[in-house]
Amino acid sequence: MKKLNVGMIGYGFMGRTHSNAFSQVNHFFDVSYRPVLKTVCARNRDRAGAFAARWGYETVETDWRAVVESPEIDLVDIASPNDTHAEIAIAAAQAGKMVMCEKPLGRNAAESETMVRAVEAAKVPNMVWYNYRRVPAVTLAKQWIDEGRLGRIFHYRAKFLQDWTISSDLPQGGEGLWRLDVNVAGSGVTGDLLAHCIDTALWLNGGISEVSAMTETFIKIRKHNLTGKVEPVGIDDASAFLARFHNGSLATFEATRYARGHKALYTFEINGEHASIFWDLHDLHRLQYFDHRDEGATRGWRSVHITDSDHPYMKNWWVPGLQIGYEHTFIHQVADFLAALGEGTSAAPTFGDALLTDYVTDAVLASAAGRRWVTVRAERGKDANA
Ligand code: SOE
Repeated sequence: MKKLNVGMIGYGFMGRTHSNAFSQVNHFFDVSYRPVLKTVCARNRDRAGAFAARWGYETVETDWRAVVESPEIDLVDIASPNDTHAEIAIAAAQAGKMVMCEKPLGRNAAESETMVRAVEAAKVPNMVWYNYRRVPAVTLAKQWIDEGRLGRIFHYRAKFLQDWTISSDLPQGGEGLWRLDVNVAGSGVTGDLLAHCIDTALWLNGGISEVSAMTETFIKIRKHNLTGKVEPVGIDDASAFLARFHNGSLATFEATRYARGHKALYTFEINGEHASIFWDLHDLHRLQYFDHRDEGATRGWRSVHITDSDHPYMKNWWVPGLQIGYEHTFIHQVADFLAALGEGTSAAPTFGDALLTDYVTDAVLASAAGRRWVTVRAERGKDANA
């Protein structure tokens, strides 16, 4: 088995999910590479050191350039805030490293395009961590749709609801709260939460042609942790949009951090000519399925428990009936990345795939700002509305 030395940039929530995935993958999946937790990099040496000790990283760096330039590192994994993604990814690609990047790819599509160009020019394997594709139930939904079980798709409905920023006392900026700082995050829930819904939707239902959106910033000023001053809030706290897909189906998408009681309620429902599917992250191992072709007397919504060995990824886990969870989606993503590597390709979503999500989020923000329908960019570097 070939060793793959990982240089991890960042040690927050995503640094943990990714490190766990690299550590676990060989215990459960037969792949021809063995990730080695080589170096973790963060500006705070003490905290990075503590993280390295907990997860088993061999060395610690405080400057990401040292990781990118190190001949020891094969794969650079970017789990740091959004404003660092482009510079690190481009330098890593130019240094010939494989690159994995936390979502969203860039802070906007223009930034993402520079990243796509860099990995494509360097021909390095690359992937973006849109992990929800690899919830077995979501992967199974993709299989059912591709098999034609639903028939023609009429409706796609997605929501991602949270409630953690309702307090006006919550500051913006700095560790843990950079998601509220527009200069670091790029946008609010549009790039953070709707991006997940859009990635899944593009995968399951194809491209989106146009959107009509509204956004709101409910708390307009917050203390900034880095300056100590009260500053305007530039992110969208809530974002909702209507969309048309290329296949003729209609969609509604909604994300907010102001839905009291909801912590991470990601749901989608797809209604087709023959059948419908509903999925809920809080019940992630179940797929709700209704098939109109069932015999009338017993026709109804079925709740399929996605834990059998013939369900996606499940034969690699426990025995039928026993569930897996959130962290496994990251393990699946690494497993697929390593499998693709063995075949000389990149697993989806590549940087190029993730750019398509950024075209939609850019269109959503432009639509909300301009209070009009916006056509989603279909070609790189070309604004369809210009
Ligand atoms: C925000 O709270 C967040 O952590 C996102 O950044 C993640 O991408 C999402 O999966 C869960 O919520």
